[in-house]
Amino acid sequence: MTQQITLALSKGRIFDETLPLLAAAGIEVLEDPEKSRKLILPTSRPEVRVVLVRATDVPTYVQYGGADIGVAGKDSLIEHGGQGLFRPLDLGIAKCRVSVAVRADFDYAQAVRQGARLKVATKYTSIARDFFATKGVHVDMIKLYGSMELAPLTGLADAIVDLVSTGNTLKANHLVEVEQIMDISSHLVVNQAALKLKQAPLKRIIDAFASAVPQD
Ligand code: PRT
Ligand code: MG
Repeated sequence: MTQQITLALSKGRIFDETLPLLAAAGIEVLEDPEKSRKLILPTSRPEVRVVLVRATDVPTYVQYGGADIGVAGKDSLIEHGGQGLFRPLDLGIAKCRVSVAVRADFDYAQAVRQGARLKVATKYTSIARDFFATKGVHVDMIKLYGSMELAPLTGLADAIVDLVSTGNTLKANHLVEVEQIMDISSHLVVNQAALKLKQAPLKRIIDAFASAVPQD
């Protein structure tokens, strides 16, 4: 019996940058997610299908077996916590960093002196909490789900913790990057039970991805 493999991807940069790795595994996605409204896409291999989920939901789908395998940003993995996930491979794709940014006229150095309080708006509350705890800075955390850049501009927060790649979005909103917290790339994640039950087909995909990932 052929074992079905479900791969969870998010639309956009992760989907686009995973395509060459899939090609190396001999898997071609047969529909363009930007043109189709389908959430389940067939591939050139009848036993492999792709499910499209929000980037932050990929770890959850794989954890509970809604997908056997997936590609998720390290940011999403840290916020999720990683329970039930095997993380065999850093794919080196969708690279960016998590940074602290403030308004250009805000005195960040003064604001983070020991014992101070800082109002931080972010989607990445776990990463932000750990980072400021290590620095000994008390934070009032404001959870947001998008458009973090707006928070310092409207007085909602003193600082944001967000993903930065070119820095153009910060610049366009008169924000400056004051600290880099960590580098981010996307990782392959596998459901721990599936890894045992579907070992052979999953290992083929993991190995093919591993040989296609550029080594640095
Ligand atoms: O967009 P949506 O709300 O649906 O979800 P998402 O933002 O979680 O997903 P998506 O597809 O945008 O990002 C998926 C993953 O790509 C993230 O989890 C990261 O691991 C990775 N990635 C790499 C990025 C970026 N680069 C990036 N630049 N994710 C988001 N951005 C954002 C950044 O926050 C900024 O607002 O893109 C904007 C532009 O960045 P600059 O610095 O190039 O201007
Ligand atoms: Mg986005």
